[in-house]
Amino acid sequence: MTMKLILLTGAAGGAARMIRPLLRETYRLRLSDRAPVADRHPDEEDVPADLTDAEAVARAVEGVDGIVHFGGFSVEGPWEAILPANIEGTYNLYEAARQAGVRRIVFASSNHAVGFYRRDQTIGDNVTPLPDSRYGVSKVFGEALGSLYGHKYGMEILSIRIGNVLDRPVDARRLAIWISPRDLVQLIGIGLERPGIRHEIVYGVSGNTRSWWDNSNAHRLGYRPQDDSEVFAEAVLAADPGPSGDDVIDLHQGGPFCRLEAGGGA
Ligand code: 15L
Repeated sequence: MTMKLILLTGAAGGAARMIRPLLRETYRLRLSDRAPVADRHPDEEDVPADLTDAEAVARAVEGVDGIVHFGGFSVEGPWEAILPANIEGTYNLYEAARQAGVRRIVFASSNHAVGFYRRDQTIGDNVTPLPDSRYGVSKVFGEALGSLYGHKYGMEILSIRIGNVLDRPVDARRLAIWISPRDLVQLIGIGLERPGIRHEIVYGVSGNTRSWWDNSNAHRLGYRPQDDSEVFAEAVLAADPGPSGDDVIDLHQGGPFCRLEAGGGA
């Protein structure tokens, strides 16, 4: 059986680079970023596109079986950056997919769509969004687009509120929200393959003992995480600088994003 061709936007970014080798085991990949991807594997296609350029985005989606949308601005930033990359760009991508008849999209949403929930709360996929940043607002917008295109146009869309994807968790906050690359790839596979989805929201988190999220919707869809940040907890906590002393940062799930202005990520 021939492998499905999947468009991966934001392909030069850190998260995409971690998951590309794993995705290549199951899919042919068409990479897309603003510039050609420097470390392209010989089996990967590359169709550069600025997400604000609707014609370029239309060329990138042409002929693919599904889309994994990691493109856009990935931390807090000025509205002048978030608006084109994450609002206009995500709209262009959904619209290009609809027009090209591409029915499957996996959207890299973020924990920052709900970052103003407190850490002593356990939240599920159906809570009211509480974005902690302009960036978080743009992720709520992307989820709303997923809902619209799923329900109105019959597309099949999974929005994954990703915590933090890395080989290992890097601080105390990330012990709650960390996801391993292989667990994220498992969720992406569910988004690309599972029949009967209109629009679903799940948390992109490993099976962490310290998780703040009720991920039963992901489990219902078949997710069986293989990793738990707890194996790193002792080392992470020994190296952690401790609370910042600012309750806005320390008590909320979004951490520094709850305070950040246009200056960047964490
Ligand atoms: C995100 O959404 C960012 O893309 C990532 O760089 C991390 O900052 C992550 O959130 C986080 O909350 O740790």
